[in-house]
Amino acid sequence: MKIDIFCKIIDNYGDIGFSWRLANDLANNYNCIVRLIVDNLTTLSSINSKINSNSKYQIIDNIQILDWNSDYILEIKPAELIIETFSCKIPDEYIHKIIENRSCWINIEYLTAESWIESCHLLPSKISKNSNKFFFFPGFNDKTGGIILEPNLIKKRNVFQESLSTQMSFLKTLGIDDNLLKERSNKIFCYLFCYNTTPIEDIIKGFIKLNKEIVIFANIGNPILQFAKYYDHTMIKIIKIPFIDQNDFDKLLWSMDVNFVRGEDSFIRAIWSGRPMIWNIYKQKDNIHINKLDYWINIYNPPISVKKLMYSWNKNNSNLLIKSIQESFSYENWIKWQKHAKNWSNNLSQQSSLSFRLLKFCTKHFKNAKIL
Ligand code: TRH
Repeated sequence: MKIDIFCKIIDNYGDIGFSWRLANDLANNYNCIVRLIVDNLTTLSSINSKINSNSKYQIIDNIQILDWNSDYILEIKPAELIIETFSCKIPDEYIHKIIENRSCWINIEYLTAESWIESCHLLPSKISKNSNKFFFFPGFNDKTGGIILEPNLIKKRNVFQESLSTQMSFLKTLGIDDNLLKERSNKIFCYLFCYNTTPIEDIIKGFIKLNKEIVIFANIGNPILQFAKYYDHTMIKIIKIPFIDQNDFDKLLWSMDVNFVRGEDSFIRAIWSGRPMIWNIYKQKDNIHINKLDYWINIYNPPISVKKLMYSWNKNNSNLLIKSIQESFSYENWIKWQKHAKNWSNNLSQQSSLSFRLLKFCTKHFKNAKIL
């Protein structure tokens, strides 16, 4: 199937992170011919270093990449399936061609665990007499659009996690010192990717109280790095790592004992890692993100101390954060949390993936319209 994916980058890496991952999955696991039309190639180049940010047209990893800002996109014939990500507003000239071409047009919304999406998933909105745009809601159950899960990802994860030497070789490619990797099994490796609004210093204070050897890995630019020199003692180490390509991002999460992640895509990938994780949800107006967080925590249902940790991290509650770190990493809770993370990930992976559901819907749509 030929597919055009439109992506506008609002902020951070989430919009392109999702679009690139989807493009990759459809092109490389489902044999689709994928064009990604994106308005900010520089941000795309942060998650894939092969991208040339000055090129109007390039093919990388089997995906055709078009610069939204060039006239080029107005000259091309629309694909069979048009994916608009997060209501990014496809140009009018292109919309006329979509209608003429009778393409299947789908807008993919942000992921949420809220139950209202079940009744809205795949609802059409009339565009012209004979054409509709459909709303596709990613989610955590069969009544929604699901989540991207590449075929064999869980198998690959398991193989990677079974081999300590493979993990060590990978971490070395990030410039991590051999001395730090020594006696890996006595240390807790923690990856941290969060927003500036979290009580960052308190997490260090909480970890110090644990009296365990903890190594925190954070990408260049993460605000925790400013504390590295103050907290460089035998038990806590804060290590700067580069921003890495999305293709390697899973391996980073798979190598850790616990992942603090944010937004949408890194959050999902931390779930697939099968390791304990804490989500820093993207802040929205009027605190509606807290409602979303409630829904998610409700379905994830981790040990109670982890719930407290997740809330205090997102609600900037220092005292509760420090206390819930003590509780979550106590021997008993830590074992429970590890089991929970693995089981939840494995159970969720039994569902069909977002790409599969998308293509299934689109094929059915064409059959009904007698186009295929
Ligand atoms: O960057 P994010 O915070 O993205 C967002 C955006 O703010 C978006 O507008 C908002 O709506 C959304 O969150 C909910 O977090 P996210 O979604 O985890 O995206 C990060 C992407 O960057 C993800 O695809 C992983 C990738 N990445 C790398 O490839 N290498 C890295 O080193 C890091 C840290 C991330």
